[in-house]
Amino acid sequence: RPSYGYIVSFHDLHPTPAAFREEVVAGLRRPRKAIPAKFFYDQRGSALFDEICQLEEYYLTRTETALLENHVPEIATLLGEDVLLIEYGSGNGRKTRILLDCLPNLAAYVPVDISKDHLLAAATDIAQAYPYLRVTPVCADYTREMAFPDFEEFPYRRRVVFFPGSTIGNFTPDEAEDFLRHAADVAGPPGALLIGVDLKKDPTVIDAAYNDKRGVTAAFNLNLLHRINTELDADFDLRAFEHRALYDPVQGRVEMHLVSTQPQTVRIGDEVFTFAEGETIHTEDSHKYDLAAFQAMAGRAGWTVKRVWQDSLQYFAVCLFTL
Ligand code: AVI
Repeated sequence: RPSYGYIVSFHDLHPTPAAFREEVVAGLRRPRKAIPAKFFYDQRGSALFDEICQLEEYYLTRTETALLENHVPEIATLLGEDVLLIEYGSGNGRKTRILLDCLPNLAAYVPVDISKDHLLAAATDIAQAYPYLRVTPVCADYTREMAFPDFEEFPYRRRVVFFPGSTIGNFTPDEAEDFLRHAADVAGPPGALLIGVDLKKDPTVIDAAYNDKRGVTAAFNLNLLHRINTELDADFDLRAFEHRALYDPVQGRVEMHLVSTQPQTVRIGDEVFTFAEGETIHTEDSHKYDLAAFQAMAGRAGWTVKRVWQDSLQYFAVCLFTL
């Protein structure tokens, strides 16, 4: 059995700075200003998100982690041997390790993330901790059409897509269904999808998770403007914007905004944008699902429910789907 201990291959499909600029400018030109949530995750944004995951109020991470820990033997049995494990939005890889510790004879681990430095650091850690594992990261914006590498150079029996964290909730329901279809294409029969989804619940619990007392979520939201300032030569005044997150139980989603606290103009390169007092930039939606509706959506995308694990409060679900 070969021993690696390093990243075996790296596929860099990272979006260019020009693509970042184009999407930000287009979003701020809209009548209701918006910037896609995927741009939160520069090095500092990824670190702040890791901090959010440890907050008392942010029940998502600890609930999902406990579900994975409690049920990993069963998950491992259902997935079987020689799996090519593809993880989207892999972040720091902490949940991955729960699977890696239990999946027998994994063929390879393919973390896919938009945040290049964070991805390479996490992939290197995993490669060192699991020296017999082929680790082949892919840096890509998976919210866009992407040609997934075929990985035909080594044998495997089935592809399993792992999409934890309820990151699916950051897509609109239409985008989420498209993503599930994309995942079905990437996995192909006899593939599987192991996905975490945050469920509808008492609005006060959800509101607290996105308005933590220490202000980490506010810093995460505002970091987007800091990132635009440094990477796109802009002059956002971070003291003139504030964090707002509110759960709408009818739509079933948290809407996150940056609110302009005064009338102001902001320059990005040589383009100027005007803000009225109280005007917002919509930075994220975080959809909460009804489990039956989520399963129906996965069904439309070609997936069959194999097994669902839920915590006792029914805050969160980890679903295993097959093709
Ligand atoms: C990554 N994603 C699932 C997080 C969420 O809960 O929607 C991002 C986040 N936004 C604010 N807090 C955490």
